[in-house]
Amino acid sequence: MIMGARIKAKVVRIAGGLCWADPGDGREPIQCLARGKVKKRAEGVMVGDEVMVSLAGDDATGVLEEVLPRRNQLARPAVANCDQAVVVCSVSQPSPNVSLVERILVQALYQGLQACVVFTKADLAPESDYAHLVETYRGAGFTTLVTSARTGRGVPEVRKVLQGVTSVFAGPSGAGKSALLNAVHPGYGLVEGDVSRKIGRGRHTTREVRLLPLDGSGYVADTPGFSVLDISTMELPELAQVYPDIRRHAEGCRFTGCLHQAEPDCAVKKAVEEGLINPVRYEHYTVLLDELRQMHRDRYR
Ligand SMILES: Nc1nc2c(ncn2[C@@H]2O[C@H](COP(=O)(O)OP(=O)(O)OP(=O)(O)O)[C@@H](O)[C@H]2O)c(=O)[nH]1
Ligand SMILES: [Mg+2]
Ligand SMILES: [Zn+2]
Repeated sequence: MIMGARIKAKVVRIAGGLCWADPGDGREPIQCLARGKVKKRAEGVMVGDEVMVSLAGDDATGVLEEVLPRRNQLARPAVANCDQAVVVCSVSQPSPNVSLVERILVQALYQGLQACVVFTKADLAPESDYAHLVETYRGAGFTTLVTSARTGRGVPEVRKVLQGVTSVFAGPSGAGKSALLNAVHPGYGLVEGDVSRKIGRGRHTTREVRLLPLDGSGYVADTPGFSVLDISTMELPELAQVYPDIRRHAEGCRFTGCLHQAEPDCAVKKAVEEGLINPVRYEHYTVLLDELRQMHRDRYR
């Protein structure tokens, strides 16, 4: 490689003031120091960023010269340019956090990502405990998988969903994100933590976002777990837009811009009553709508 050659690469890891950028040609990621002007950017550098790197003579190190424009970015987990969010939720230990699943879905869809839902730890609970959850998300139109890193159930399906795209795993600590990725690709060797018996939560074992190359093509990001997620300040009507199951029925509403809450002749409310929209989904929609309304109120006060 010629000294000083500029190549395009993808940031796969950031730690200790350095970042690692994958040239995508099978070579190891290049360890980079960012140029001063890149460091001063308000938007910073994120895992998932496409960047221009000028190589040092040794091919293993370089200088991050420029961050190319982002297609999208999630604040939590902090990652850019993903195609798909994989919402990870354990059926037990810790027990499912449906509110968090909803929030992650809303954020991901709002950023223009595809989304699917993966239930983990199927070996820890009888099917009857979580069948309603699978039904809710499958019914809403999301690819929904049931998996176990322990028994290998659903792992080939996860591989298939990841193939050829860039995905980000998102969900609470202890849900089994790292364990499932280890099952998908044992070579990753990701550290797994236990779940505290006393508080029933994970121990925040994964500390940084890392983008891992898949066999074939594509990447998947393992990320630190979290349980609190504020929805971004989208406009109220935009929320209904990121609920595919609600959007589908909204055409029949009397008012354009109907928020499907207190308005008369609302086709969405009718669809809920008729069992065409899952009431759990609608309930979460209204909770998030109220939250958004409150956020707007606070902002303009
Ligand atoms: N029985 C069972 N345990 C699992 C399964 N998947 C993960 N676990 C266990 O759950 C615990 C948490 O798994 P992790 O993979 O570390 O969870 P995580 O989502 O990566 O958590 P953070 O990195 O903290 O966000 C570990 O003790 C795993 O062994 C599973 O399918 N079945
Ligand atoms: Mg982890
Ligand atoms: Zn309506």
